[in-house]
Amino acid sequence: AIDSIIPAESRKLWDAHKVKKFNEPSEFQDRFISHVEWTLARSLYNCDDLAAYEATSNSVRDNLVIDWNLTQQRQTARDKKRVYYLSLEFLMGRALDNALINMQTDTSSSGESREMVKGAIGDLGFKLEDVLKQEPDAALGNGGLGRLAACFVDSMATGDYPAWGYGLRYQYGIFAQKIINGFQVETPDYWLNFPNPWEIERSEIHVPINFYGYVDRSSNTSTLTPAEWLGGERVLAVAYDMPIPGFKTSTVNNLRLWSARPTTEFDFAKFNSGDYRNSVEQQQRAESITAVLYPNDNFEQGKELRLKQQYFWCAASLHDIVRRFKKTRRPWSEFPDQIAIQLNDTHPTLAIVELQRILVDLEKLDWHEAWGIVTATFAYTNHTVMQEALEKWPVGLFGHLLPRHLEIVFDINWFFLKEVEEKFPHDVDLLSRVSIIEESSPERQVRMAYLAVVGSHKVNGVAELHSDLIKTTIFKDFVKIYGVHKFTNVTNGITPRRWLKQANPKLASLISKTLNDPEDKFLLDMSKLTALRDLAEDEDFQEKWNDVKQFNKLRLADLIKELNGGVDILERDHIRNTLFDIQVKRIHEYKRQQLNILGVIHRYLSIKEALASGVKFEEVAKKFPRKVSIFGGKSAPGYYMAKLIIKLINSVAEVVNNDEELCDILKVVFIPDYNVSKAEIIIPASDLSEHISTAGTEASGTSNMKFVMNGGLIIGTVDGANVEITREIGEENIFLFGNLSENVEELRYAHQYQPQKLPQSLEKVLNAVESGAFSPDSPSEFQPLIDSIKHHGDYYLVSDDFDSYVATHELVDELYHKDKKSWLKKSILSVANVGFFSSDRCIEEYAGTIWNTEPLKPE
Ligand code: T68
Repeated sequence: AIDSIIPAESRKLWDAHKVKKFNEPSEFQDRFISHVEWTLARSLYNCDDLAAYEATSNSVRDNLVIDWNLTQQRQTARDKKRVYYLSLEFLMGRALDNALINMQTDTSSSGESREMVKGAIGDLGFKLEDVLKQEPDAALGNGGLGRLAACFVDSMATGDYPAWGYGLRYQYGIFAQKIINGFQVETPDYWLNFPNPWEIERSEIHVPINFYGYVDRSSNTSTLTPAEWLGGERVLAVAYDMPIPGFKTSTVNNLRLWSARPTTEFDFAKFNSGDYRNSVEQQQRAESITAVLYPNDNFEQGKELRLKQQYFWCAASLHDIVRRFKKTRRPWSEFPDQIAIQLNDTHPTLAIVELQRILVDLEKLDWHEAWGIVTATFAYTNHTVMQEALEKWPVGLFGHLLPRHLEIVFDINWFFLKEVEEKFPHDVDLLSRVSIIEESSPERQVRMAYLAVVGSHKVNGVAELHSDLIKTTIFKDFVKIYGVHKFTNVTNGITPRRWLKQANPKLASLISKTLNDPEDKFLLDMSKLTALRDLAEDEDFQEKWNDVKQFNKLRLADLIKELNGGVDILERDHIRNTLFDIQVKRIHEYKRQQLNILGVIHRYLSIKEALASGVKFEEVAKKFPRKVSIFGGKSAPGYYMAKLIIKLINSVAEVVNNDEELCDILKVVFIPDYNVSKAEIIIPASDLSEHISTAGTEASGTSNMKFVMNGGLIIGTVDGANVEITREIGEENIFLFGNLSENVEELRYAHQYQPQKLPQSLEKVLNAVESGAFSPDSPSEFQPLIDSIKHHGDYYLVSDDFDSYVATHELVDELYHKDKKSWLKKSILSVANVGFFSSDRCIEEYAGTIWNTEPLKPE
């Protein structure tokens, strides 16, 4: 392509002036100062930490862009099969530190650029740690699903896969959470206040996207033959690219995020009718499509703007993918050999319909030939079995926004049902159960999960238990229709670059020294960690291991103090023998933060009771050794019960933390605005973390893996990936409790027909809450939480698991305070055996069993 643009003699000049990466400290400093002067138009005299962050990032980005260009050229030239990962959420967090860890330079001792830049920037008068803190989180996701996508793009680049992510460039990420008088208050996250060095605007790549209008079939009447979709509203999708550097490789992949813009087309009809203001308003509406991330996790609201976001993103991405494919001049039949598209949940399911529309309406392929191509291209990842989280769209709304797509959905359904009817004649119930169109009142609905299953060649769950559950619950009939092999499992994973090296540099360094691995190769091959098994009982090593944990606990204590207006909640001198018990994740009834806080109240009441009955404080303190319960997480803004749980946690904290009789042996902390950057400080500091969802509800969980990777022990139910964690690290190294998923249905059923019989322990706790012990001014404040357990069937089985939960915490206390050596042994063994949970392993599994793709290594 270059040949045609630049004449040969000029190309020599280009070569002579070729841009070069910085390698040495002085080259970095040159680049840094150029950016301060030219990019920022500042000088030495007004370069603060923020300017230093911008200049450092721009310098690092320059290096990445060189490798980005080479990677893209290589991928085009070699023309291997590519992967496109479609996710409505990418919860990236900060980029600079990650880039410094992943990016190679030739001269630094470990080949890592971070140390080199740290020194170089230090000589210029800046502290790298302070500079890094200037970066706002890219918080374009809600929780696990969005963070999984971020870990996957890191692993795809690290594994040299020719793979792009496609998403939306929201102007407002997940809201910032403030806690005011104990309540969650949401404030907008306008994260693009300053120039974002990590995105490259591609104004030249803009795709027109249509909505509304009507279908023209003047030339023929069958819906299966080409039709024309006309009229309606039109907006532009503009591409913004983020470079995704792999670790210890020069591969730099691309994350393309679309932003909505008005078209420059002029609406003469509106103008002539004198409706100028209206036409401006319509233009302004365009931008609202990518204005804000929907802040729900595991819940679907069914808002029109959300469907608009989904189509906007799917249509732009597919247009891009098809354009790239067409440049190769291959026949359509080769499309699935060249392209794999992975759907992160059902949010991108419209991509299936859009590709079918492109092939049939625009490229004039036969319906069945087109459908063969479509289903061979797509694969779908399911992240939940909970009904309220399954996406459904009212047929009316769908057809109004996307009239042609609705027709195509009906046709897909018609052929699908015909196939089912042929296989299972006369089973009318089956047909209505599996129909993509649900015959519900007041309106029919499009079932997106069924559409995704029908339009994909593989469907996977995200942990073994979850993948088994989808086959016996929501997709049971589809197993009958397609056979069991369409359904598979890929257990989730996390990137050890961010969640070990970046979050816990002290632990990573202890490991690299111990393994005699100065280049941190273990971060690419986590099975190397198994060598730590031999040191699990080595006292010297245990001491070093413990020192790292203590350092991280102090680091968290500093953060908590800072967030508490500079007032310490935790007594410094006692941190060493205080158990840090942490639950950080989205607040949701199924994740059962209410079980945790009711457990805390139980502990508090037991301490008070013992003291009141005259037991000496020393004795009480022996039975209830020092502990701090730390919570963090956001509730969806409209989720009443989750918000009430946050309030209860803060109210309990208020009472417990100010009760002098306790002499600090129990503390409760709610960390506001939990996000990726805070997670990097919080997770390495845990002694124990809580993964206590009602069995069968948490598809996988990924923070469980993060805590284990950082040497924290976990207490959990037999749910999600806790099952595989137990298998990998050994059941003696995890605290499991509670009912199993196979009993949940039965227990729920029982609750409906007999009045709830609460265990005495829980009865006491609920009575205290009901009496206003934590809300003296309005004793009934927490009644809805109590009622849900006592009177509304206790759907999440808090009462069934309570005693087992409390008893298991007693085991935790005993081990932590009486047998520190065993504790440390378990901690070391956890890390030694955590290798399976690297997202590099996930990506290999996806590539091998779903995508049929191979890495494309740099020469
Ligand atoms: C999570 N799902 C699962 N959903 O709950 C978790 N939902 O078990 C799993 O580990 C993780 O996915 C990764 O597989 C979510 O995070 C959402 O955030 C979400 C967002 C919008 C609509 C529905």
